Amino acid sequence: MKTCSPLALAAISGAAVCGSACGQQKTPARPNVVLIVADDLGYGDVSCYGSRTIMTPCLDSLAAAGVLFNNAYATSATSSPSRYAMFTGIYPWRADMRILPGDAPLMIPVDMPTMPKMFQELGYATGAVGKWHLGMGEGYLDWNQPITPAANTVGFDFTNIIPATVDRVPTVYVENGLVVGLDPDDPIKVSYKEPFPGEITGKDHPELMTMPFHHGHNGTIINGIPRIGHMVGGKSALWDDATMADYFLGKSKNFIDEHADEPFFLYYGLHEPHVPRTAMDRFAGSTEYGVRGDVIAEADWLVGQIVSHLREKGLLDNTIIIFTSDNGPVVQDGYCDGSDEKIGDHDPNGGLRGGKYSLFDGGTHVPMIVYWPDAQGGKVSDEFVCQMDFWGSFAAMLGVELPEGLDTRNTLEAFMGGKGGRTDQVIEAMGRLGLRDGDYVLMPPYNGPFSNETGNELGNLKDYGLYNLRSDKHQDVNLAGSQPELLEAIKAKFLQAVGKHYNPKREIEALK
Ligand code: NG6
Ligand code: CA
Repeated sequence: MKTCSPLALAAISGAAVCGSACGQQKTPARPNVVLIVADDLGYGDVSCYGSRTIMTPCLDSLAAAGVLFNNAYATSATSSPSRYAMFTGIYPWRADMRILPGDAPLMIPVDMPTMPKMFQELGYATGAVGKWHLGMGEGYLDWNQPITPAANTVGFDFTNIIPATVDRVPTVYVENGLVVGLDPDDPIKVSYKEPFPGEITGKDHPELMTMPFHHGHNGTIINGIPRIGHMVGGKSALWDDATMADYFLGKSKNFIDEHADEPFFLYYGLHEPHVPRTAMDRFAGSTEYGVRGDVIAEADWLVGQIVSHLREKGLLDNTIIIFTSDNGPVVQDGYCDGSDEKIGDHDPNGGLRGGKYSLFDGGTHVPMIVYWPDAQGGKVSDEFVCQMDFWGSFAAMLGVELPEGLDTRNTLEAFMGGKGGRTDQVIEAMGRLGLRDGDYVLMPPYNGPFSNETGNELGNLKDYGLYNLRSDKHQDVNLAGSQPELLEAIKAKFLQAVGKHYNPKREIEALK
């Protein structure tokens, strides 16, 4: 097991202690903001959240110097919608956001106000590195030409990203709208409809797979891993799964170096522990919990590296660091990588019900740590906070007026470890909606299977579900029958909040 650099810990704690003890350092007028978003990391996957199996020493250090949130939420139980809400401050179901394919058009219109644009307008340098999954271009892209609109139009001066997920083609890095390392004589073609002549797919050539698929994931084989979708060409531009973590860490450090003398906002989308999981050599076998454990150790180390780098550059006293996950955890998500066999006593959900894809709490209830340079660390907050409120809160911090009509709220005090969190939030899982209201959560009835092909509970109930999350963390007791008045009151709030967006007949599409 790798440990976090004690120096990094000392430096973080030092900054925090001095900030409060000396009473001199105040959050600077325009602090840097580094937003690190893991992919499918669960509430129970982090040792400062109670994991005694997979250990995350660097995240523990960050929490020891910052605020750890017990009640932090993504808006959604999948990636594209969650990230959409973080950047736009708007509930993703208003735009019918779903898991996007790798050739999706850019889902955030170029003229839409966004949080990164706010930072840009204030003179911040803005960068996006790593997992994107919000589309690019206008659809049916020619990957061999400059992509317009590029992800940069969301408000980033610099982008170096993967278009969608690690399991979706095209498996290339895209920097500022250009595929990195592309040979014009070997153009890329991508299709989410049918295979190309001569393409090697997992479906037809299982003998060529080094990581077999369990369900779905039977398209083009790249680096021995069958992906979703079809792709040919672009050989020189293909990413290397086994070094992706170092690649994006390097890009993030470069961005920090280039902007060390001016305020910056960096969004760093980690690809761990999403499938297909490929740990870098030095993390392979580093835990007893299989490759999922190994890539979580890797992600933890990456966070530690960013913190160390900020310290080395003298930026820790001037940088807010947020760490969170885009949605709840999943162990078996379509590849036979041994993660389920090796899960042992590890509980990725940390006692919550459901996980990724689920309307149960584990779908959207995520880890979140916020480090403030001038605050005393080691706080644990039970306030109800949501990722969609980063924008509203930073706008308040920076004295910026928000555009009209956004769903984001100012919960800055709560993010800083005080009171003032949310009291309610619409939650979304694969197009299905529910309402968190105070301690309660309402899960309206939906058609569709109770669990998916690997037993993950999706949260499709035949009739209303009402749970008290404070007294019943695992949602074992449905109060809908015993508390009819409360049910009606929360139902009315829910219907008022979501209006025509509630469609009980909506079945989630089977994942192929
Ligand atoms: C599903 C994929 C899953 C993952 C998910 C998106 C199959 C069978 N499953 O369709 O592996 O890629 O989409 O995950 O293809 S997310 O975290 O980016 O939302
Ligand atoms: Ca995810």
